[in-house]
Amino acid sequence: MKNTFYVTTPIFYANDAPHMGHIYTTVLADIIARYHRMVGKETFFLTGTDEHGDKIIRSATATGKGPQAFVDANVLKFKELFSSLDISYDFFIRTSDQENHWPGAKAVWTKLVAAGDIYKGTYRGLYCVGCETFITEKELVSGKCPLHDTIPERIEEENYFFRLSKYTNEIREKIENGDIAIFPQARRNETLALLSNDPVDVSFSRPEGDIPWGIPVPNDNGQMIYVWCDALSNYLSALGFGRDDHENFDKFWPADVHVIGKDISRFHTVIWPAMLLSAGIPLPKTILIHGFITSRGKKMSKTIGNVVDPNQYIAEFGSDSMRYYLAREIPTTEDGDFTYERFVELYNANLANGLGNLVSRTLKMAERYFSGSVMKNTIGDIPLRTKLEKVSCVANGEGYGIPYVIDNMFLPAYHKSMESFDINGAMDEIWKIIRTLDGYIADYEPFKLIKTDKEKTENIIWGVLYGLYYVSSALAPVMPRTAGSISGFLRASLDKEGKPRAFKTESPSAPLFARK
Ligand code: ME8
Repeated sequence: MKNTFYVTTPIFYANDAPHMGHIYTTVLADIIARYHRMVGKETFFLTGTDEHGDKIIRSATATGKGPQAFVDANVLKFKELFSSLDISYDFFIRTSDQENHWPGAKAVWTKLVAAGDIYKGTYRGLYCVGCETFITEKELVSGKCPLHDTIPERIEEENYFFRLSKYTNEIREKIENGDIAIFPQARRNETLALLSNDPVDVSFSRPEGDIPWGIPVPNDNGQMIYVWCDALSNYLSALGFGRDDHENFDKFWPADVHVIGKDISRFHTVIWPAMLLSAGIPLPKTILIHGFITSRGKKMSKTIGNVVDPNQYIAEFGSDSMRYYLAREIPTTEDGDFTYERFVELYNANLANGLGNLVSRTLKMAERYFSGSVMKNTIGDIPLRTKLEKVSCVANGEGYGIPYVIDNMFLPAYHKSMESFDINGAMDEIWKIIRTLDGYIADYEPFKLIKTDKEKTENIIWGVLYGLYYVSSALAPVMPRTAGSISGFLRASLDKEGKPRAFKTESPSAPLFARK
């Protein structure tokens, strides 16, 4: 079995500071990356910025800066925000990086030429700068691009075209036979429909005179490689494709999953596979397409005035709470709403009152009754395990079969969800355990039992601590700080199989999540 894992985000336009949508994708990809590292896979997590094209030049010009200085300043904002959200990327690719990106982008171009799939032609039609893409009359709504609500520009220019039409049947077959998995199913069907509409060849370069900021076409300095051809190659260039140091490419390609938003589905499910087929490079295994974050039911936009500033939430609630909200509340593959009210509601119910309260009262009991030193004793059978089995948190019979770092008898449904990129589902599994542990305390009332039966009480507290140990392990990909804090409070010593044998707990000086 391949023991490496390669996950990517789109590369984001560096024409502004990052917003909630960028963070959403990146947090999802980070959870996936952290999960696969946790289960022992050598993981490469790539993110980065898309820095060429019309949109960037125009924004740079508007601020009076040169394009390089302009993107440099925005890239810093991305990196700062990613760092405050604990995004554990292994590499940050920038398309203006002539050393790391350009050789790969040019090598892809050269391969497309060698396959006979690049030819010169004249493009007459419409261009949406917001999308950095050519758009047809059919796609317009009231004469405007439906995504950007702007009137596209009419252009006529000589371009190089990519023979996309040559590959559409092959891509359809690969999707149908599962060589490329597209999640969710509805997006897969959408792609298949798109492919049967006979896609036309696409323009793959723009005249240098119009777009002077980009990668020159090899052997033709009068043309610049089109932003999307440039951008998509980042997934290869970041691994060293086209350079001498291509060990990462040899090790990690094909990508296990490209995480993207629904706005750029066609580029990733049709154009990107066609480019790879033409270049003779294996196809990515999965494309995970998520929906849009909305605010009060509307797409976030500066003009509507419903844009959410992630920094404000991180400052007020902490980065883990933000990660929690995105992972739990936004349906992974559909649109989801982001509002302050809902954020506070969920924070109080599930973090402050749910997880935080369970951790703090269990630790208090451990400290008060047992001076923090809790071990399982042989007295009495306290049926926590049966309780967990009932809510399918523990596998019946055999283990889950994969050598997980965390107890493989625990959380089979959690692993299943994580492996199929159902982050919401995985979170539900963790909260099932939290609720079960809460119920266990409510049923056995250790705070009363301690007066009559200390040994039985110890087994109950031991059971909750044991459950919390696995909760913290399972939470680690989503809420790395919280997971670290909980395991620091539990101070478990492990047996030879890596399962908790005893706890020597320490109480937190402040609540994990202060109520708001
Ligand atoms: O399209 N909700 O860059 P981009 C959720 N450079 N996700 C959102 C979102 C929202 N409201 N808005 C944006 C580009 N996103 C190209 C990509 S890849 C080879 C080149 C996220 O800055 C989502 O992942 O417009 C979407 O696909 C991406 O940001 C678009 O980012």
